[in-house]
Amino acid sequence: MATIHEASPRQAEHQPVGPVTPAGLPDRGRCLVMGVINVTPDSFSDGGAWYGADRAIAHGLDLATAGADIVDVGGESTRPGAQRISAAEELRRVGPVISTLAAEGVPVSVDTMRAEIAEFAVAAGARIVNDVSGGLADPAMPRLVAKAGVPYVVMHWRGYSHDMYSRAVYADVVSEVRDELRRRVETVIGEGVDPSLLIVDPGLGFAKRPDHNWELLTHLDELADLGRARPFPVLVGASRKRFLGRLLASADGTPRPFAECDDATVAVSALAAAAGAWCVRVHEVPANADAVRVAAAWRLAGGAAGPAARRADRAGKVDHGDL
Ligand code: PMM
Repeated sequence: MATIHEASPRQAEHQPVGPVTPAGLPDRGRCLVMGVINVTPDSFSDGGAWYGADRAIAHGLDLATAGADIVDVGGESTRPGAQRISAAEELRRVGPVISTLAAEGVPVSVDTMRAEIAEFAVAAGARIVNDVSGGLADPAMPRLVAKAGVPYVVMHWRGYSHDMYSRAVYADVVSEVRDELRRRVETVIGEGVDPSLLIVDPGLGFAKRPDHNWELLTHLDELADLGRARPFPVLVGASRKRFLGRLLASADGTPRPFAECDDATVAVSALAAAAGAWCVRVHEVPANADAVRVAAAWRLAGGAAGPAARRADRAGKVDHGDL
């Protein structure tokens, strides 16, 4: 299989082992781990557990201590069927959490579709804007991100959560998601976003049915290659999602509860990282942090990146402390 990091033998001497990390973010020579805090009463995956600033801040510090390279803070639930909240309520939820974690030195990402929330977050020290709508929900977002000069996650999205499954219709999910991502990426670049600061995300579960998610996961390299000079780093958010619960359903068809899908999440993290994912977004950090290290060793030994990784290793470009 072609990999995200595929390179010709001539280029390979100059390639790092994984996708290139945008400026301003930790570069560990392996897939990164993004720990999730949903400061919401109703997210499907951890709904209510971290609602309230004190609990959310304590959890963010725990995630960082447990090995999260980035902590993603969101205040708006995107669970299937979710209704929107006001910008004021979103800011009330995430504002103190982002400010405190950033002041503590935690690399914070803000999970928001609103430019005004992103603007606050970046001013408070957030280092990434993670926009599940890829700039579609708020036309002011790409310009704000361009001005702020921070890395920007452009996720594949077809519309708000309240009716997203009606849009989960694809003839060829990989090529359609890729084409739609490419259009988003070109649009935000046209609005001034630096291409080297872009990260793409297939948006698992967002207007996707289980078979769509599996197909996207097994074609990450194609999703990274959007026709520009280099492939984009890919973020994968599979953690605790329903397609894992469905896969692990009991004999009578009852889906496995989300909190019992963490082992399956770790398996996806290992496979995605071995296939070249740049970062995995997860609720439980420690086992996923192990999984990405296993995947890095796997790639280095030639499991996915093959000759390019081995040459980079011989050239001393890989920090074995991390592997
Ligand atoms: N999924 C959720 C929220 N934010 N952001 C990115 N970039 N990718 C995702 O897949 C993603 C996201 C929904 O999951 P949650 O309720 O567990 O946070």
